[in-house]
Amino acid sequence: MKVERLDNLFFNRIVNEEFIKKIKEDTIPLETLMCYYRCAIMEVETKFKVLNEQFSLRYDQNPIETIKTRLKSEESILKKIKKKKLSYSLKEIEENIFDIAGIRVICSFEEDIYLLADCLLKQDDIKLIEMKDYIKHPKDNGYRSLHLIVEVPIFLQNEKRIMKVEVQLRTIAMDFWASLEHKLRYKKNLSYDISKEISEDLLECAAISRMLDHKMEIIRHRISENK
Ligand code: 0O2
Repeated sequence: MKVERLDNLFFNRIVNEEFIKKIKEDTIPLETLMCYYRCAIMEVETKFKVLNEQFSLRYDQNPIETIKTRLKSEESILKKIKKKKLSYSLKEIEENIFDIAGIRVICSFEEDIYLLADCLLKQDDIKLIEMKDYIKHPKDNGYRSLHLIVEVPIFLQNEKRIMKVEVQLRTIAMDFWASLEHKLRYKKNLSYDISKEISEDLLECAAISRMLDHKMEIIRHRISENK
């Protein structure tokens, strides 16, 4: 009975009108911000689709196999806020979390990755904020991809807004490795020895996928030289 009263007291204190107002004030801008990120994804996705079309006309080949997009979930944003020790404010989120809008471009060949990245970065409405080249410098576990953080403008009814988007460019082989490694990484309860062995195996698979990319590129060059 006493506990119930305390609960009620606590509930009434917390869930008062002011609290509800605060929740509403925070939720609407977050929804709006997420909508801006969705728009930014559309802008960058269109840029890659346009490049793919142009290359298919000009060189009779599509450098892009697939484009995947994703908006970071609120749960993942909260985890990142905690990891980066940020305060929960939209300003902090926008200024410190750069991968809320994510676009993954899966290419056929490694050289196409650099070609596409170059074409994107040459566009006068795109600003490069950060580049991580895990292709030239793979991570210790074997992970390879080219990561770009770019700023892109979105044009709204009465304003222009600059939004950040994370672009990951990979070959099919890099994506195959990363997707499986991501799934396997979350398998828990492995002993130290097994986990070490698995890491070594994954590193070996990464080396094979790298070799596969290079071999495919050599085949591509041989074919184009003999055309
Ligand atoms: P999700 O769900 O894929 O978005 P930061 O983003 O700055 O806090 P970090 O590690 O400096 O963290 O960023 P980095 O190196 O640019 O990598 C971020 C993203 O790259 C990850 O996103 C993965 O998508 C991918 N990635 C990086 N390293 C690996 C790896 O070893 N294996 C796999 N499979 N993917 C990797 P998130 O945030 O993990 O999640």
